[in-house]
Amino acid sequence: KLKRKKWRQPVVSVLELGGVKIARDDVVRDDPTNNIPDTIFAKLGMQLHRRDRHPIGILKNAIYEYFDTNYSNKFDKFDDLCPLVSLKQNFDDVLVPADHVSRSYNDTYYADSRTVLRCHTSAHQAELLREGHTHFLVTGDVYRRDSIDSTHYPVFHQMEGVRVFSPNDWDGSGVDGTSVAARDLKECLEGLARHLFGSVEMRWIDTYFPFTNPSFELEIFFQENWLEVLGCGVTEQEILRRSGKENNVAWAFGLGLERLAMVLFDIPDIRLFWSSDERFTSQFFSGQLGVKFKPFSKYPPCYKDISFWINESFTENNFCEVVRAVAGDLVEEVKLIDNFTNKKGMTSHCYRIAYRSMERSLTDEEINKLQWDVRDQVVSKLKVEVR
Ligand code: FA5
Ligand code: MG
Repeated sequence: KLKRKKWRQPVVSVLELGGVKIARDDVVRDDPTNNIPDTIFAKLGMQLHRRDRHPIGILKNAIYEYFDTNYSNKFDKFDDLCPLVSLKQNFDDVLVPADHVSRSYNDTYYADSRTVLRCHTSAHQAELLREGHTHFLVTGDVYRRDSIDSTHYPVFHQMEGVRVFSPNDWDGSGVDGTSVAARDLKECLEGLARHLFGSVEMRWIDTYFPFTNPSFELEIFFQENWLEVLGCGVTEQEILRRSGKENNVAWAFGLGLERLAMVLFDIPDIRLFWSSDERFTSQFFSGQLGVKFKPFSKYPPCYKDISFWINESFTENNFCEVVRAVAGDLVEEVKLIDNFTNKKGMTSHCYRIAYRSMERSLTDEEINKLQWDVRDQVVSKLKVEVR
């Protein structure tokens, strides 16, 4: 069959991020210890959170304003720390166990065996505590291999918040430091939600993080579903002990900025944040939170199914990565719609891929070509047997 030449985004070869020079060849390499595709490298340095007229930047500024007006002691702010971090920063420093799934090549983008694209802004907690900061906000782009749908994207933005308490914050109150911090944390985040949204339906869920205990998630009701917008909790004592603060207590949170911005501006699909279409970008203004996004005419989705016998190394994230590499932002959702194992023990998966552009109508020809390319790539890259 004819091999068509692939159109590639032009990418610069050296970037400077947070004072660190990054060469493309250090981030994208044909090497088993590297799993970062060009499409991800192309997102480095985009810094949506530092653009005052982009929904992510507008939201960041509104959160800054909440903290500045509610705390006499101003939070230190960081928004240009380099996203390329060590395994130690991303995992060890926040007590992520050696066998935790988030460390796998399936979940995280590795530049080499010791360096990753941070998968959360928590990667900077420990070093900032060690440097002596006691209340701070860290905003940045984070990277994850993940499923594909309207609320998940392999690059998104988080804001980390940390606040350290000293014994005189709870001494004599009759309540222990952990309870004081947990109560303050929930009040702070509920206040933030009211500052941003006025009234919304929200609920707290108990959860687990290696770096906090107790741990919570906040969900907001959006587009007929509960949407998880942040994780938080009372910082594990071991993290404070290692930064010379064994007598203190702290809380920490990690906000998903796209998720909050989707609720705030009524943005229906996470891919839109990356759009340079003027019909998107011209709708937002520096400092304006009240704007509701008006979708430009909605183009129809087109669904294509693909079925194959999986092998032992198959993972859904690997499949999604192949689909993204072929279709980029033209893929809206990838969903497992059938899964069975035959008498010989072979397992078949059927995925339904939704193709839709946010900006224009796609032709049948274009979609068929994408689907054929996905079939080719799935066979050559994942070694599965298409049915
Ligand atoms: C974390 O990343 C923790 N580091 C948060 C945290 C910080 C907890 C400090 C405790 C203390 P989680 O993986 O749940 O947690 O992600 C946090 C938020 O990021 C989620 O609530 C969600 O809003 C957002 N998020 C996660 N994955 C994606 C994705 N693929 N696309 C867009 N947003 C995402
Ligand atoms: Mg979560």
